[in-house]
Amino acid sequence: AVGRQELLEEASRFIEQYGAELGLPRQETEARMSRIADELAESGTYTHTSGELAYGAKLAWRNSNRCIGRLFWDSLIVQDARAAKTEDEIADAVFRHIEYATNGGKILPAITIFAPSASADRPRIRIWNEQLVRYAGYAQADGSVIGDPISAELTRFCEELGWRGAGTPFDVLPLVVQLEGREPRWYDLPEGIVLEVPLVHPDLPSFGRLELRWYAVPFVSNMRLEIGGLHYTAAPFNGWYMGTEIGARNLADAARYDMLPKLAALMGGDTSREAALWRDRALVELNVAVLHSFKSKGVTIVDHHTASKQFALFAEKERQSGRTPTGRWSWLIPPLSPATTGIFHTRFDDTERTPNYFYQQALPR
Ligand code: HEM
Ligand code: NRG
Repeated sequence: AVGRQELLEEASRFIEQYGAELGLPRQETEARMSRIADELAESGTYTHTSGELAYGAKLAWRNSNRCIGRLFWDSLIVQDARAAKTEDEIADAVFRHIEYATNGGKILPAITIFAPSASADRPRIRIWNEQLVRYAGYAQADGSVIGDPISAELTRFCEELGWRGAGTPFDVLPLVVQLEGREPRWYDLPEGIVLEVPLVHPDLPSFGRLELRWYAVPFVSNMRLEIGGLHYTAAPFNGWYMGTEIGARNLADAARYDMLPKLAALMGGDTSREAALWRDRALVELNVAVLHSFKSKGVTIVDHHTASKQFALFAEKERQSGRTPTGRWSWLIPPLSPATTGIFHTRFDDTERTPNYFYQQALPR
């Protein structure tokens, strides 16, 4: 647990920034700080107002150095779900988030924030899924995996809890919620709330034979949101995909769906010589298929060239507001044609500020 003095200092830093950026009268900020000091002395912790909570979540996005999508930080939609107490209430709020943010394909960046913990490593609420929607990965006896190898551990964990998937390469995992001191509980996502996009290629009809698909929305659900010294250990958020996340990583990595050799074979090139660049050719066409399929289904997605320009605009706006934009180069460059984007040729200050989203423990011991 954190000392009260430390928590008071963290609270003060945040409340000062909140007041300054929103242009609140000085006396309002001072009155708020003295109320927080009282609440802390009385209860050992304090409670954010809904305004503080919403702005804190936006600042945490603005401070996410690995994120290229930050131009839109101020338009994040914040659902305050701190009142959700039981696993059922939490699951319901999560399902509402999925439907609301998916919005029929016109994706809305959103976050749902559950009750916080005073200590980062004693969470009151955990969602064990990495993302609210992810495909199961079933480890086979020969060491191979059916589905997404990244989910192999969580898939086994769900099976231990009694869940059984259909066994296809694209089974959506259940939601796993755990309250402090209780057993984890799992929930199948309700029928019809998960939007998915079957992948087709605009001019390679045989691409469809690969029978690939991906879900529409990345809902990151395993990160801890820290605001003013409080730890929101369950705070799933989403924006939309950048095409390369799916086309250059999820479906392409050898340790994920590993589709480049199969696609290259389908494209009919010479895969016996690396120097023929068959991997690179397949990679480009896979990414063309992802962007084309999402676009034609009316699902929001951004290509890496556009995202890179949007990020440059974000950095410019930060400087205009008197702040130094922060970023981590190794994450901001896209995994496809990085040197064709401005980001590749730019240096970044990788200072970590709070509020922010942090990694936390992966699965129960
Ligand atoms: C990381 C794009 C919205 C917070 C990333 C990454 C991309 C990206 C491409 C790198 C992912 C990777 O390499 O695995 C976008 C786009 C958005 C968006 C296009 C559209 C609006 C958001 C929102 C939040 C957010 C709404 C939080 C409120 C983060 C964080 C990371 C990240 C914390 C680091 C994740 C990690 O370390 O695994 N984003 N993002 N992003 N983004 Fe965004
Ligand atoms: N690379 C992961 C998702 C990480 C976050 N990406 C976003 N976040 N676009 C993947 O599933 O491929 N977001 O909030 O939009």
